Amino acid sequence: MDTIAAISTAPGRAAIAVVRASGPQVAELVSQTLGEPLPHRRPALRWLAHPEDGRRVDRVLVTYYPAPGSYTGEDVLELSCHGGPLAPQLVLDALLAAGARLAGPGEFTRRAFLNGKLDLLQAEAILDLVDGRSRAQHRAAVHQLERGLSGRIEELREAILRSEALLVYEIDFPEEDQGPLAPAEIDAAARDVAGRIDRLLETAHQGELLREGALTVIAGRPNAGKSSLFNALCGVERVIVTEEPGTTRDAIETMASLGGYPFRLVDTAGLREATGRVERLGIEVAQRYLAGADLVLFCVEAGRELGAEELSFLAELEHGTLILVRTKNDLAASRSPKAAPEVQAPQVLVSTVTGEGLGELSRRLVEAAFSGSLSLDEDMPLITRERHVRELHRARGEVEAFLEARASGLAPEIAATHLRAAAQALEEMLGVIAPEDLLARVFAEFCVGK
Ligand SMILES: Nc1nc2c(ncn2[C@@H]2O[C@H](COP(=O)(O)OP(=O)(O)OP(=O)(O)O)[C@@H](O)[C@H]2O)c(=O)[nH]1
Ligand SMILES: [Mg+2]
Repeated sequence: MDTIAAISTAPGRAAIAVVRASGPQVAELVSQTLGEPLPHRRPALRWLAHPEDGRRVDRVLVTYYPAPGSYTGEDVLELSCHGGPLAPQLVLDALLAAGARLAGPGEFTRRAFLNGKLDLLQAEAILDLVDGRSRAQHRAAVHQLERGLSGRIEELREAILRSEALLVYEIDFPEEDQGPLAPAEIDAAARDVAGRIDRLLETAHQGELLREGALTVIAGRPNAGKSSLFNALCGVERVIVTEEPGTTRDAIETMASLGGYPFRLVDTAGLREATGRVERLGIEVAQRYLAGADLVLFCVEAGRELGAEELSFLAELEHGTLILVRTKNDLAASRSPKAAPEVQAPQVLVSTVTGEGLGELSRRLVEAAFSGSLSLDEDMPLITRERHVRELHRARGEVEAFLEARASGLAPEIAATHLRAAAQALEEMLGVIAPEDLLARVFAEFCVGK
C-alpha cells in the first residue's frame, strides 16, 4: 500500500487549508519534512520544510494519528497550513517530494471503507454531506452516516439469513415437520421481509428529490414576471429582467433551497407563437423541461384573465404539479384576482416588488414536492440512490421467487437459493461484498482529498 496525500479543503483564498496524508510511510514523511517525531493524536505547531533543499515552506499545525485510530484506519497526518492559492500547494508538493503520491478522488474514504471504518452506505452519506445544499438533504445524510439505513438493511439481511437457517433445519430433519418453526412461519417471515423492503422502496422518490432537487419549471407568457420570480426565489439577481417581452430566450437553471428543501429552479422563455429561430429553440427547450417537471409555476399577471392559448397550454400540461402564480400583485387594481375556475390548481398572489406571497409560495412548493417526506416517520431512512433501488429490487425479486417456490412445493434446498441471493443483494448494498467496479463507481463521484 502506498502513501497518499492531497489538499482536503476547497481551493481559493482562505485563512486555513487542510492537507492530509495516509499510509504506511507517514512517519517517513514526518521525519523528512517536519523533523522530530510527532506526539500521537495531539496537535503540534511545527515548521514544514521541503525535503530536497530544507527550505521552510510554512508553519503548520499538525496532528499525527497512528493506525488504526484514524479516519482511514492507516497512519494519518493532518496538517492545517495557511490557505490561499499557493501555500497549500507548496505544502502538498513537499509531502509528494518526501515520497507520497497524489490521492485520487475519494481515496481517503475508500481506504476507510476497505479498513472497515465505515460501510458503503456511510461512504455515500459522506458524499451527500459534502454535496448537500439544503437542510433536508443534510438531515437525511446525517441519518445515513449514523447507520440509519445500514441498520435497516442489516436487520433485513439477518431476517433472511434466519429464515435460510430454519430452512436448512427443514432440509436436515425433514421428518420432524414441527422444527423450531413451522414451515408456514418461515414463509410468513419472508413475506414480512418483502413488506419491509417495499416500504423502503416507497421512499426512493422522496430520496431522489432530496438529492437532485425538485425540478420546478417557471412558465408563462412573455413578460409575465417569470424571471423576476426566479430571481426572487433564488435570492440573487441571476437572470436579466426587462419590461420588454421576450427577454429570456434560453432556459436557465439553478439550485435553490426553499424552506430548507432543495429545488432545481428553471426559468424559461415565454410561451408564444415563435417568429424567429432562436425564439423557437428557446420554446422547445422550455417544453423539454416541462416534460420532466415535478412542479410547474405558471405565471399570469394578477387581475388579468387567462387567454385561450394559456388555457390550452395548461390543459395539455401532462407533467408536474401545477401552481398558478398571479404575479405583479402590487399593480393589480383589485386585491382579489380574477378567479380562474377553469384551472384546477392552487393560486398564489405574489409581488416581487413588495415580497408579498413569496413565503406562501415557498411553503406550497415544499408541500407539493416533499409532502411524502414530511409525512415520514423521523427514523425512516430514505433511499437516495439508483444503486440502492436496484439492489432492493433484486432482493425483493428473490424473496418473491422464494415464496413462489414454496407455494409450488419445490424442495427447500432449491427455495433456499433464492434467500441466499436476496441476502447477497443486501450485502452488496452495504458493501459487505464490494466488487472493484462498484467501488470505482461509488468513489469516482468524490473530490480529491476526501
Ligand atoms: N410592479 C411589478 N413589476 C414586476 C413584477 N415582476 C416583474 N415585474 C416587471 O415586469 C417586467 C417583466 O418581468 P420579467 O421578470 O422580465 O418577465 P418574464 O416573464 O421573465 O419575461 P420574458 O423573459 O420576456 O418572457 C419587468 O419590467 C419587471 O420589472 C412585480 O412583482 N411587480
Ligand atoms: Mg424572462
